[in-house]
Amino acid sequence: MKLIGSYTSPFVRKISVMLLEKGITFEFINEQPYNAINGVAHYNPLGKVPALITDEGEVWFDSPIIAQYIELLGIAPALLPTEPVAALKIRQLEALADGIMDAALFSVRELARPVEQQSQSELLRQREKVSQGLDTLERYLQEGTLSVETLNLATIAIACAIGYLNFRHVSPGWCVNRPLLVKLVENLFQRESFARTEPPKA
Ligand SMILES: N[C@@H](CCC(=O)N[C@@H](CS)C(=O)NCC(=O)O)C(=O)O
Repeated sequence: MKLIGSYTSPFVRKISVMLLEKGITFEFINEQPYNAINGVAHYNPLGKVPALITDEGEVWFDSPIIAQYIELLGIAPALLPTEPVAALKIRQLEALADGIMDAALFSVRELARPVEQQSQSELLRQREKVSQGLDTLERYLQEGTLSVETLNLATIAIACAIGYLNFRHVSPGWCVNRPLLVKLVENLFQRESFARTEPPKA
């Protein structure tokens, strides 16, 4: 199996963590989707990472579809419940975490533009999405919809989203008044799968 990705993408990290947790061996093909010349569109017409190529040469994108494919392989540990509606609820939490990644990524891209071209109102809108998404996740943890001890697709995606906020210094105060999210990421960041997929420092 080959994973097309970059070491800084939280979406790619989500898939790498899943593969590592399940002990599935894979080759990592490092591609930079934002470089003028890159090979990503060869696998995903949208030019985005991650993309997964199976040993049979089948190509899967984007990350929720890849996650579903990996889960369909039936390799332990299961990262989704078998009951379909319960699984859909976890997928919805994954979508929420992915949305936080999208908003954070948008902010990072916007801030990389010349200052005079940056839209402060758009930056504010995206920051609101991050903040509301995190508040909702904290509430789910309080209500018991999610647990800080659980390893599943939702908690993996949440930890990857927060790892990206930390890495790019987006919403640096995210941990204030969100003690359960802090606990959740403390637990997950101790795992080997997260240690091995930490984004590069420089
Ligand atoms: N919804 C996609 C989002 C993937 C995504 O936005 N990846 C970024 C890297 S973090 C990318 O490849 N961007 C390239 C581009 O937008 O051209 C997924 O879940 O796979």
